[in-house]
Amino acid sequence: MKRRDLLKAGVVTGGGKALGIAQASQIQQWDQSYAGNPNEPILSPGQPVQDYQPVETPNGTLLPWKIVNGVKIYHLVAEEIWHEFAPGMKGKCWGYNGQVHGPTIEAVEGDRIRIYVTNNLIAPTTVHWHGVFLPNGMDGVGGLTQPAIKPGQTFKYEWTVRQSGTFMYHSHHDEMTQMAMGMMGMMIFHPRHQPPEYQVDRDFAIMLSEWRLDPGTFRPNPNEMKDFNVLTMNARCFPGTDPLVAKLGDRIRIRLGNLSAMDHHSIHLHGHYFKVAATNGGRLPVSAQWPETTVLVPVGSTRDIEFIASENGDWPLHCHMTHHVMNQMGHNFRNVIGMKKATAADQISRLLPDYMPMGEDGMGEMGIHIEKGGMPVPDNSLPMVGGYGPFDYITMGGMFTLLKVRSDLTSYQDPGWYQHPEGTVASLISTEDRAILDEI
Ligand SMILES: [Cu+2]
Repeated sequence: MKRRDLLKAGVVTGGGKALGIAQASQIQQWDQSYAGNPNEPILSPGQPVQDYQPVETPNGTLLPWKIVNGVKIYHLVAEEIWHEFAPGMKGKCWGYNGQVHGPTIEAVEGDRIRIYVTNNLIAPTTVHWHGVFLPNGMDGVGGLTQPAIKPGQTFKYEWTVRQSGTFMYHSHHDEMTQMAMGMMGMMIFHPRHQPPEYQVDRDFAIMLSEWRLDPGTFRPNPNEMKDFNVLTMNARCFPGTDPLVAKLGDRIRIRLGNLSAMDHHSIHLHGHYFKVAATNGGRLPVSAQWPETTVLVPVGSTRDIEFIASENGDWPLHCHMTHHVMNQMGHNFRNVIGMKKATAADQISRLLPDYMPMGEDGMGEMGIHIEKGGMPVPDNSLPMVGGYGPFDYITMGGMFTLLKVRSDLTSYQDPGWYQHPEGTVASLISTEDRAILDEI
């Protein structure tokens, strides 16, 4: 029975009178027709990488796997790791397999997968597979579906992948602490039968998260509830984020997941529009995909956006909440916009010895000042703004990266800054322009 027929019959929408077992089996049929057949044999060794475009995790890696007796075997090791958020700032975080966040897990719908989880932390933990269909006892909820994995123990999770899409994994034991320390990663299941619109040239995965790490300290503070000061894409903040590189005309998918503690993120792409093509619940039918330039990714959710790289250049991809594109030290300053700094700073610092002026024109000036060594900052801290660009200082940090589109790429390595064709850069006006301005 096709999904369409089921919809017509009303059983999926609840319009039919069938309930209980009958309805459950019909819904299962619907899942199968929508997502492929989970009873198909899994792919043989060496075959899987051929039939999908592997996902790329900027600043991250893919978790390797091996097939043993027809099962894809993975191994996650939870451990404490020194992690660099951006050049100049590190944290003592918790992650998996030597990195924060954990490596991206990739499989194909229909695969039988087994994930060994070894706990090398000082605390008990579990791993929850977020958005994934699996037997209840594999859900990874400490205390509810399994005992927590004690330090030194290894647990085994195993199920058959019955769906495709973008998912996540994260600690589900003492989540507030363990997720604030970095214990999460992306999980991608490719469809076995790929509709033409699924095919892309570049497939990226980006996990959005947030941290509280006070300047001069190195332990993320899990007790923070509101004032997060390190906003990250794949656990890096700009200028530490690797760019997404694409050829002009490439079809691109970006899978965004958000496991921040308390904030949603509105991710905006410059120079293009994209289609919101999938959520954590699977792909949207083509007719339901909508064009956008900004997509809100709620906490605990994923959104896949798809588009064609249609214009050469260095295009920002960033959270549009302005405090989410600031680095660590940009959040709690007193407002002195418009004040004459030279006299005011001296007067204020008599009252507040640790006072650092924000700059009478705003924060951009401060970033440059700090970069040039003009103002001391605590050890292990990031200036409030970004980093040097090809023209000037880029006054954005945090949850910010670049999509670099080029027509002349020979590899997907960072091609450097965009070389603009003559006459295509905003510039200071000429005397001719001045004359036009005077006339209008
Ligand atoms: Cu944000």
